[in-house]
Amino acid sequence: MTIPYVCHTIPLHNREDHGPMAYGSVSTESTCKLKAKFNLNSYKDVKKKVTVGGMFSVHQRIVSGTRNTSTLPVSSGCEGFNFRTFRWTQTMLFAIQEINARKDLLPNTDLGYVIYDSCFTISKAVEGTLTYLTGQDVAVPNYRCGSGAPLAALVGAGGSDLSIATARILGLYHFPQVSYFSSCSALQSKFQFPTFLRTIPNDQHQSTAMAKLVLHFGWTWVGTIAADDDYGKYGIKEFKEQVEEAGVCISFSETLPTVASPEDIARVVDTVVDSTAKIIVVFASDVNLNPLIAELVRNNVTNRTWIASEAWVTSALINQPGISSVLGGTLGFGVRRAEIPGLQDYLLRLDPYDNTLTEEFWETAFNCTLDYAKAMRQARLSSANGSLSRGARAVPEGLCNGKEGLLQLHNTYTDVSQLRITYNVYKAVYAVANALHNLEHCVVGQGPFNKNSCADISAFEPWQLMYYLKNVNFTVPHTAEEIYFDQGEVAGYYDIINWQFNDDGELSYVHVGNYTGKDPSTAKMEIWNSSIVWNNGQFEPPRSV
Ligand code: TCR
Repeated sequence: MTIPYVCHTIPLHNREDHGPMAYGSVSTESTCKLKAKFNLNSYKDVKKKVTVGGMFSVHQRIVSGTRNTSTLPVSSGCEGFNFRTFRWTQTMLFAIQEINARKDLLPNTDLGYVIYDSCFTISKAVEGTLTYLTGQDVAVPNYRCGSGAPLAALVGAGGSDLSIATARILGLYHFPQVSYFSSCSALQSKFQFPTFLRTIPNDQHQSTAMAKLVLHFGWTWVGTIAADDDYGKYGIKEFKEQVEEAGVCISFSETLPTVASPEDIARVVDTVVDSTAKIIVVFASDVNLNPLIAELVRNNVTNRTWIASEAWVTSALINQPGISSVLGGTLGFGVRRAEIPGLQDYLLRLDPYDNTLTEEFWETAFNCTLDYAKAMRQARLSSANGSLSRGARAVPEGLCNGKEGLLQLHNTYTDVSQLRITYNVYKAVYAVANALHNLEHCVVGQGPFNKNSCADISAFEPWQLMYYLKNVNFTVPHTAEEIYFDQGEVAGYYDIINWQFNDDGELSYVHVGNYTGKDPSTAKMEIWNSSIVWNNGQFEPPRSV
């Protein structure tokens, strides 16, 4: 197995000091050289090197620091480790490793990576983008040096609000960005986001799919709930426009604030209860929606049919005990799912000592510390008189050794049953690799650039890679799905998913149809009516009033 050429893998955030740099005194430059030297020992030394950027919201939020203006400001740290997004980062590394091992794809080039944590926060995403572009440990705008290996593209940045910010900066530098997660239709503007591409379908498809679903069942009276963010607002707007044009009436349109107070939640619950609409379309992320669901369950608001957007349709967060009477029969849309052979093994082989992120993952997952001195300190603090037995000194309580069993954990990191966004990450990395491959195999004298010239894989410009990314056309390994971009967009495809509960209250996501369309006007929807189980275990579709 070949080791990817690593520039540095560490995100901006550093747990210890919450400062902007992760390496302490080790600069990126010297680390790159160190690793490059390591690679010289192998047959890889003749290979060219290209660094791919990745940006993921591994942490949930930034730590709210003091607003003290009398001391030197430092970049905020992040908190709230997210196992699911961490799985996506590891999938990027898995894809890179797979590509580096292949002889037919980029045979003369090794991909390296540098990964940033956007912490679900625009300022972090912007900071990471600038740091990436400049190749430094800190953000120095309009200055590029770094490891010497050309930067390929940024895979990221997370939600649409983050990508909207990063795409504006990257666009200035004609630098390609391939998103696996940002689905908002606002990002389709080539004028505003000239170098943005994505492997997740534009939400326009999803809004169309939802509208088609409502019309398919002849529902004429529906309520809507949307998150108060770009995802919710654009998504529900396009849904409403389409159904209203077809004569459907909207009973109510509620907005769910991103940080919802108990009063906000109570208001939405009242609206749902007071309305005669039995069909409710919800365009929101699971995090936003969760408090509302809890309140609906508490108030036993049953006998409604919920239409779920992709962001909550298979969410482990929503799938909690007690929801079956409220959410049984839910219909929703999930982006294409795939099996990725080898991925689970790769995830399980994680080396906790690899970098600060893997360390933090391990410590969070096993609720322990890998640091002996820290474990000792804690054990001393919690012992009655501060002294420890010899055994407790050898292995203080709370110390882990990095050999704990990941498979027994059963958390969202190791769960590979619903690889949807994960598959988009995989496709995004392959899109970049295929574009680089075509760039590398350009025939001298027949190239696409000025006077039929080619770009040089060791020193290409971002806009040259953009040319190849725009025109890439490849089949994804293992799934044989064909990927190409049309104006930066992939075709719309969704699985229609039905929530069916068994007698023990366990939920299964049953695949009951598909939506496929290159553009919303010619899209096709297929629904297997007889496979659907509706709210309250009914087999007949509900009526809208
Ligand atoms: N794109 C959304 C955010 C989002 C999301 C999710 C959030 C998507 N899927 C699942 C939580 C869970 C799809 C965006 O902002 O573009």
